[in-house]
Amino acid sequence: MSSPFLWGVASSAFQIEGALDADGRGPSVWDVFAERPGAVRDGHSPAPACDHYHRWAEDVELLDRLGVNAYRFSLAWPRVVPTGRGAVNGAGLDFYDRLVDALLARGITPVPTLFHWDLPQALEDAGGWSERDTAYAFAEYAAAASDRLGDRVDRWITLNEPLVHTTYGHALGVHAPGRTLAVPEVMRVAHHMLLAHGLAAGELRSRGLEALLTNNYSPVSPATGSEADAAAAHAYDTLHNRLFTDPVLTGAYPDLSAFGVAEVPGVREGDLKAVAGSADGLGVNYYNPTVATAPDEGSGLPFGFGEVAGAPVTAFGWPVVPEGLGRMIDLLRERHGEALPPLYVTENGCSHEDRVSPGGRIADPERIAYLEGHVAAVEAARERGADVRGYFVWTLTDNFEWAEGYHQRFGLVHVDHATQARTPKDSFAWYRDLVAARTASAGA
Ligand code: IFM
Repeated sequence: MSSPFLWGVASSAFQIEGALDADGRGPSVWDVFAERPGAVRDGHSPAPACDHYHRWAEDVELLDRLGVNAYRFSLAWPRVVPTGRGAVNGAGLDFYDRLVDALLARGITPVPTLFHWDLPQALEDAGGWSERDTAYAFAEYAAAASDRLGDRVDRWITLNEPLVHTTYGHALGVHAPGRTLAVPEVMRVAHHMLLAHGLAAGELRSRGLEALLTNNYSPVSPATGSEADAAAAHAYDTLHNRLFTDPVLTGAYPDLSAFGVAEVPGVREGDLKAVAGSADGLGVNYYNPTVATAPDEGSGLPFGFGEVAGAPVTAFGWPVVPEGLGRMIDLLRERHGEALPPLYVTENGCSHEDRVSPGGRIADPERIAYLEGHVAAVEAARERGADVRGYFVWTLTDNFEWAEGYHQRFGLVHVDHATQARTPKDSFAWYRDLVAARTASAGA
């Protein structure tokens, strides 16, 4: 019997867990970065997040009420290996062990991600992703985590959105670890993350488990028919949609000459072999398409950004274009053909300034419309023959949205950050009904 389509929600450790000092957890780059003045909007502290570390049972009950058959969450590397490499913290693994058992008891498939940007600070102090050793440390951590949970969890995501971690964290300096490296050094970071994925996939597969890689994808179009805009769109597409995908599917980096990079630094013999063919599935995180323009003078980048005309926007200002998700799936299929593994939409959702009405109801019609459009786009892509095996809403609970602090609310469940009270929004009931209808018709 083939596995059922996964209808789920996604989250990440640092954004929800809180309890940063509990049970032997070590500091991560985000603990340290968030302390920098100005790093997080209005100085919001990530320390409480959603206190999921203590309220996980309540959150599992919410998942049960939602009726999803899958839950994507991440393990905090610094909880499992507090100094990044070496001694494994049993108490950290116990937390995920309990979570996995509680999910399985409710028929919810756990889909863990091993790295969602919270690198142990001790590894950053030793050079972070600029150092090849970080890739080996990651593989050891993947081995330890899967040794503990692999008897119950067979599908693992290695990295979440390495592109965002690489560019926002190591080029633009607006995410942890807040570095602003020159382009070739940014590419070295990218290579070490890809190597980490390849080595971790080897560990997972040697235990009979599946290894997925999740990227952020965005179909890119030029703002006008000019040659300059076309070149910009090509460059941005290479960075966003190919840098972390081509090596995994084809064993080669795309042409990075638009970035002045003839050869990616740090690549050693055998690295691309470890990376090629190392994904049993691709996670597609999709939020919006991109319009590229020729760069502004002196920007140092081969592209600029234009506006997506006529689309409504989210609280983040991101244009809402559901067909973009279908376009992206089609593009991946056209581009990679037989080499493309099964796809999972591992994140999709939107932030809105949700208001709690005096009776306690949270009406979020924009979120419902957003999700409805995107689910329809996924289903249409499947009808065209795309092998998409899951769809995960970002996210269950409003949470710590990185440099935006608690300002952007993406959850199906509202969280009062002063009291930690959880209140399902209208979109929660809408998604619950959708999942019930789809799982009933699949079972019929
Ligand atoms: O909250 C993030 C998540 O951590 C990674 N993907 C995008 C989401 C919304 O910005």
